[in-house]
Amino acid sequence: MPGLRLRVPHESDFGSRLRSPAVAARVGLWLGICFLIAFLTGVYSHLAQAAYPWFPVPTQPSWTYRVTQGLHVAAGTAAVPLLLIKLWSVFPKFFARPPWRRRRALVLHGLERASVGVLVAAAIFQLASGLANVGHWYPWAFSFVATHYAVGWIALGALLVHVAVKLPVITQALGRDLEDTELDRPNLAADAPGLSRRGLLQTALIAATLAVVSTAGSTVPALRRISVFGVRSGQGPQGIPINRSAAAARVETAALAGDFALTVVHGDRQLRLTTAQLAAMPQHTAVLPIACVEGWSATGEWTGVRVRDLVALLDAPPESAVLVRSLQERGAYRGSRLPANYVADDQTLLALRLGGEPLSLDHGYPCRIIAPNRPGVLQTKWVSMIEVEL
Ligand SMILES: Nc1nc2c(c(=O)[nH]1)N[C@H]1C(S)=C(S)[C@@H](COP(=O)(O)O)O[C@H]1N2
Ligand SMILES: [Mo]
Repeated sequence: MPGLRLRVPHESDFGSRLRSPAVAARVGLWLGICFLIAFLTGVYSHLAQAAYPWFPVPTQPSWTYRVTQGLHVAAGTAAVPLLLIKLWSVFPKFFARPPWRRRRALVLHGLERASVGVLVAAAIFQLASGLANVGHWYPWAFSFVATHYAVGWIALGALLVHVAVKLPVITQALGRDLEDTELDRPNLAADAPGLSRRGLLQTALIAATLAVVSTAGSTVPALRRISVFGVRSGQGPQGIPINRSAAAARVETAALAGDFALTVVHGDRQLRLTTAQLAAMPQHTAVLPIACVEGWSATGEWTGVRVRDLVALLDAPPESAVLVRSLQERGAYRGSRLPANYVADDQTLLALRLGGEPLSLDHGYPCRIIAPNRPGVLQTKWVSMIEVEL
């Protein structure tokens, strides 16, 4: 083709004044807030799941994890349109020519570019992998949990470097009027008619709000009806969504077997309790949410035996921690640990019933753990054994 000549564009080829520090700094600020919320709630989620002895997670208020994890996913969702607009607004910089002749400036330029590269890659990775996880879509071989957590720290580090490097421009841009053109790239024509900066920022906010409102029904009951893109918006047997079904966990036969009995172990003593024996013990009811790491949550009225009472049957010290095992033979969530403060809580139950009826098979029949302020992944279903930690 005679007319076609490939040429790398130059920064000055992008004529719009919408692509300006005034816009980039403002959208960047909102994006930074979203990332900070996602980072802090993500670290909290990690600590709640890891249960390090040096970070005891309180059991009350029982809704903490529901709120932090709902915020985590909402902040990530809002960040998607904001990140796209932010990248668009700074895109011309991608084609800025490095200051080849000045050594010091060149080094600084290179470092700045490298940190931006890490930040952009980490940000895209976090949002894409997080959304894929919410959708139960794992088109990769690495462990989502470990990788998403590690890249979170990388993103935070790159974000801090980026803000530090850009601080002079950020403070100048935020201190000036939105329409001020002083900081714009040189030689831009006067504003062309069309979308204004204010219009672009409003669009960004509307897009972020729409993204959140159309998904947050997964955890905010008032939004259930309008959250058309919400994953698992409150549907499921007994009014609560199912994450892994009994069939998927391959526990159907064992859970429905007539001779099921729960084993409680303390050192060399052990006890086997049939479902009827469990039901004959003092029953307690707690209204508690299942709050999944994927951001959805739903409240149920659970009835069953206090884990504390089970531990007491074997004369174990009341401040014991316990290990929980399920009938499931494979999978990361087939067991969990209840730290001592969880065992001690009145609301920590081995639930037999949900909403007044026996647990459905998919909710963990014959019995499951339900405890206050606990990540969903640790609310072990189809419990077969409770072992006091020595
Ligand atoms: N044995 C077992 N228990 C499990 C799981 C599992 O895969 N296996 N999934 C967990 C996860 S990720 C969540 S969010 C909750 C969901 O409980 P539900 O299906 O009753 O809503 O169960 C938890 N308990
Ligand atoms: Mo979950």
